[in-house]
Amino acid sequence: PVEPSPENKFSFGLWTVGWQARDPFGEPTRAALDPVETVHRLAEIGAWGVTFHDDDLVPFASDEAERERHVKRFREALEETGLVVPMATTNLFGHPVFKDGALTSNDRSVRRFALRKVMRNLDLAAELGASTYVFWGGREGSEIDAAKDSYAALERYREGIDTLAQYVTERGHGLRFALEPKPNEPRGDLLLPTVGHMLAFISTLDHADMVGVNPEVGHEQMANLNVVHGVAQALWQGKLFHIDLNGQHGPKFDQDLVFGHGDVQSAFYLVDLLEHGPLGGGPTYDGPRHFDFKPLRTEDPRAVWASAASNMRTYLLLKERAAAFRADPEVQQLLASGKVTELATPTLAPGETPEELLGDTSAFERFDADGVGARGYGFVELDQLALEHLLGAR
Ligand code: GLT
Ligand code: MN
Ligand code: MN
Ligand code: MN
Repeated sequence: PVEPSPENKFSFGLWTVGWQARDPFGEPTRAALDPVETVHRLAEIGAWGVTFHDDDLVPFASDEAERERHVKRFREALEETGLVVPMATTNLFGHPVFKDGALTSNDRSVRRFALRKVMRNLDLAAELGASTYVFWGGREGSEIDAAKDSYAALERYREGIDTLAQYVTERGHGLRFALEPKPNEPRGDLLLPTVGHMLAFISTLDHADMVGVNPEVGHEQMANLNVVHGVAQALWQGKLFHIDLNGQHGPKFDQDLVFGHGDVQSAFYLVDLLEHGPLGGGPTYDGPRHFDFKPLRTEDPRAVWASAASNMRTYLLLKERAAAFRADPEVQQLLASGKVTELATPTLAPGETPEELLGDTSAFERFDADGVGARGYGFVELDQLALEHLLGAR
């Protein structure tokens, strides 16, 4: 069960295994990877899909002929391997032109250029069969409050996403957008820093129905937030369109570790939620299991593929452990005695009105608050059982 196969819907960005390990303090430690080789390697290790930024596939400022050549080779590799392109995105952060942002740059000409850059890659994404288009606003933010009118920036962000949503609708591209929050890095502060901010922003859009979120495990943890809660809220609002799985050790720079390397207990509960749905019942996630990790700078090319495979292996091990957790009668008993599953029962009886609640003396006048307050929930035993399943001790 720990052999990945296409049914698991595991996908990787070209930029993940292809990261040359350049960091703010040091030169690259690895050579560039040819996207065609990446497609073949990913297929060999059992991945299902490959994703890309426009510039990962077609270098910035390529002419039409070069562009066609890159796309043709890539498409041939996809056909040879059977790998699919479930998602694509735009590099709106690498080139110096985007140093003050793309959709929210202070410079209007940069914003217009950014829209055109996205539109061009939306056409390619649709052509390659993608169904999701990700927006990560890596340069949408600031270091200095006087330098960015964040009220106006949100207006421009909304204008940008609305314009692009209108574009794909008119072109009949059949793409949905997934917006990816991050609290900081590379900017001092990014706009729309968490899943919650993003969901609130999405509700203001003209085409809100076709826009959801792409939560990244490490990004929520950089903000010291509970990623399982964030993902659950996205699922609850019908907005979990995509997910970036990786690992992170708490609030510090973005580590993009292998999935599960970091807060492994959170990773366990996250896989449990994605695979089995909420504890009291509800939807599961059926989209791509996309790994957005960076092989450590210390690793050589052989270890790049080993660490890519580790993401999938960890996911499948956690999936197996989570299934054992759910099936364990002692766990089920503790979920019931701790009333975890009772939370799915509505607080009011069917059709009950506030006036009828007032008339229920058992709810208040005769309610034994002290007795109920003295009762334990048994959550620590529950967490210990989860940990023992996670450790393979049960
Ligand atoms: C970049 C970023 C990721 C985003 C990618 C999509 S690129 O590596 O750190 O979190 O998902 O633009
Ligand atoms: Mn990401
Ligand atoms: Mn990250
Ligand atoms: Mn990243």
